[in-house]
Amino acid sequence: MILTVETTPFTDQKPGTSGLRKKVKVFQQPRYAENFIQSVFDSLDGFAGQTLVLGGDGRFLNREVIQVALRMAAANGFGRVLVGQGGILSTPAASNVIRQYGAFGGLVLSASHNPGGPDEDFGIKYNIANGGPAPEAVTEAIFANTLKIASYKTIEAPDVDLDTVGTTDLAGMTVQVIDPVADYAALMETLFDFAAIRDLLASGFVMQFDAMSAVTGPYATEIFERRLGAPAGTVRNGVPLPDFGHHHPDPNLVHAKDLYDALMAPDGPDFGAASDGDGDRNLIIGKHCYVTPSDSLALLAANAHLAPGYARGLAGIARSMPTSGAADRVAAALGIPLFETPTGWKFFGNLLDAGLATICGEESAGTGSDHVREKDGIWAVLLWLNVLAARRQPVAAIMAEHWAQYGRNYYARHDYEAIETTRADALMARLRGSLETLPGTQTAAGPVSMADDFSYTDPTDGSVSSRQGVRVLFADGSRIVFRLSGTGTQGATLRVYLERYEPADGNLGQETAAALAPLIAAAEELALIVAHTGMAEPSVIT
Ligand code: VG1
Ligand code: CO
Repeated sequence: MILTVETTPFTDQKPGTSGLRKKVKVFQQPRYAENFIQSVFDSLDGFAGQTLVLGGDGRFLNREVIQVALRMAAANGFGRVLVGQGGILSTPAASNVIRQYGAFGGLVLSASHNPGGPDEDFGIKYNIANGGPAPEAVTEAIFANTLKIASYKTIEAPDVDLDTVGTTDLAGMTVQVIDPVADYAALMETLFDFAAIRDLLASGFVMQFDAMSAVTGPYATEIFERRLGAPAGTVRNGVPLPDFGHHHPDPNLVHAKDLYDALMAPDGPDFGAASDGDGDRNLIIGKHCYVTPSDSLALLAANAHLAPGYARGLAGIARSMPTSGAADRVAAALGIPLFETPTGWKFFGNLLDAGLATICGEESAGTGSDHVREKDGIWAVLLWLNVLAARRQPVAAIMAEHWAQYGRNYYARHDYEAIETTRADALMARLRGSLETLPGTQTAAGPVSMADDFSYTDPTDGSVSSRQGVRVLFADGSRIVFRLSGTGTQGATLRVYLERYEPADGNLGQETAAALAPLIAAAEELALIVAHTGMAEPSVIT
């Protein structure tokens, strides 16, 4: 029997860069998850009898919210729900399942790289029929619904067994528990030369993959160890844990320091990689050679034709605005278009659907292609392995050759975390207020040549997204970008993105911090970061 439960709105359910993210304690309030899920369903049309995909990254609260969502999907009239076994689906795997089974959409339960556990973060995002994150028009409709919701629909039913693959009935709706890995691994085999990678791994090439006790463990173990023959133990932290073993499942040099140290050791492995909570990010480290995500995007775009899935070449490359211009140079050399979008994967979906872009990437360790509509951590690692199998050179040599051909975009992101929201807003408001007078201003990095607040017009549907980050450009092509994070759950996070281009015949071997020192000083001069945030140093540099 369908129950209609009365409720009242919560005013804080606005989806951010990637879905709704809050502290677990917030999600544990009565009716909180229900309100949001009903608001998602209320924003959709025509799903009666259709298929919904459901899964998450295994973090604390995952199983509970899956049961809530199953009952609500049944009450709202979905015909079938495909749910990953154990409640597990990585974000890219969920995107694939939506596409492969022609689902209406999917709910992915994750707060991605944010920590998990009773006092940490949880999240819910909705993906549309193309497998990608809901575009802004949909997230805005969801938010509007959260502000006027008066009731939600559910049923009274016992919990569904999530641990056994198979089909059950839930008040007339089919619940199909699926193997979360099989379809995804099969897709990867169609894109990459597994035989060549197997040969590479059999030749003495040593890799390590850190799943960070998050969702990619089962995927990585199946693909790297079982299908590609890497020795047992290649995947570390391979069991998804509700609290990620008390770590941040954020694959950067701070939170994946063990992996970094292993790769910097004299007798360390040849290749190291890691992924985040929900499996859509990637960290790539060669022996004695960290690869920035922006460089990784450029390198993969330049070498993608070495993998069977991309042998015909790329239609175009897309990157988020704060991502470095390294990929632009590859696009120019290949004679293909380069698209610059706002931060967040939802802006790539239309370009991928329209066949305008084949490969996309963000400076925040996200890379992906038109094989799904999300960024994809394991995909990026496999493309790197395919390139390494074809070229048989160390990562450091490959990067050096890349820079010698295209020049090098020195790049870093400085994050100032957990700032008081009013102070962060004041910093951004002051910058926005000074945009007109900034050109010509002298700084430690030379005079400012241009400043604006990035606005994007989607070339496929004409939708406009404004106020996407303050860009300050310098005469030599250097750039500083300031924006506030849309994924945090505590105060505000200021992100400062710094970039300087060094041409192919220039000094390509500098330390990044030294190469960027004048820009770091200029960022402080322009934004008065210390005065606004009260912080002398960034919390994290990536
Ligand atoms: C961050 C990154 C952005 C990424 C988003 C979701 O957003 O900067 O590039 O798309 O996280 O990634 P923000 O608004 O905090 O800068 V994930 O792996 O957390 O879903
Ligand atoms: Co993620």
